[in-house]
Amino acid sequence: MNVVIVGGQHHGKSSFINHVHRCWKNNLMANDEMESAPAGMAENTQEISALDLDEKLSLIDTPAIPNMGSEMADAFRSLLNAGHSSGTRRRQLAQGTFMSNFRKPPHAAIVVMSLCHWRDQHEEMQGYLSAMAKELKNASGGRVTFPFVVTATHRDEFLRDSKASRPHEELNKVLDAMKRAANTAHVFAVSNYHKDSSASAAVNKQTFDLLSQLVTLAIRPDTGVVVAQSQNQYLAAACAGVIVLAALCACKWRL
Ligand SMILES: Nc1nc2c(ncn2[C@@H]2O[C@H](COP(=O)(O)OP(=O)(O)O)[C@@H](O)[C@H]2O)c(=O)[nH]1
Ligand SMILES: [Mg+2]
Repeated sequence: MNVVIVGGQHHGKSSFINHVHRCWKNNLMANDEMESAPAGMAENTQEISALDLDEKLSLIDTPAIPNMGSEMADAFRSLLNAGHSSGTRRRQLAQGTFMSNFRKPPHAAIVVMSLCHWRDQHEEMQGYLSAMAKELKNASGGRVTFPFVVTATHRDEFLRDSKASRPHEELNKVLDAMKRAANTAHVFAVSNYHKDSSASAAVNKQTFDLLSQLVTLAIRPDTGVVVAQSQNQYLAAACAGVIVLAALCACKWRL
């Protein structure tokens, strides 16, 4: 199963892959597999790169989709519709000038949304998440609902900075608002484990529930098959066109 990790810059996409890798290996001392950016620094993930957790599950880190304007929406669609070679950049995604023969198209997506960004840029993040969810629910030209879940990162920072008398209640309210924006019940709050983090039962559970839910969703509609079928249909239509043209030319030649 290929899973694309998507979202805005500095929301914790690369850190989430490192987090899942540590959970997968059952080793919180494991080194970072993906480069993550120190807070406030320039973007660190410029190109697509994949981490194979084992032979059955790969997580694909992607350059940030900073907004859902038309150019970035195109880049987002091509992330969903094709298997990309490692090294593909955002500009190539938007322009459609990428090599798409490396991997199978992704089977599922994880949208990464930082709870702190949500708190600080609420309207913008709400619009962004809604637009992304809309694309996911109408993937492959409206042919398929792309299986996806949302991971709400920076749970630790959000709870630490909360001014509410009951920070966990505030967290639940935010998660409910994210569910409404993304039009899904599948939103999970995590603090991404960095190297040497101490484990948290709540974060372990959210991480496990997220992966388990995603696999369950992805088993049903096989997007890879749907995308391949639509590509085959285009190919078949193109071949039929060539044959008709050749036949017409042959008739003309005889006449
Ligand atoms: N406190 C906290 N920091 C996080 C969390 N996830 C990511 N970060 C930090 O947020 C910054 C951006 O993370 P990064 O993974 O590079 O984001 P990306 O641009 O979406 O790939 C880095 O400084 C990370 O260490 C989290 O859950 N909690
Ligand atoms: Mg990154």
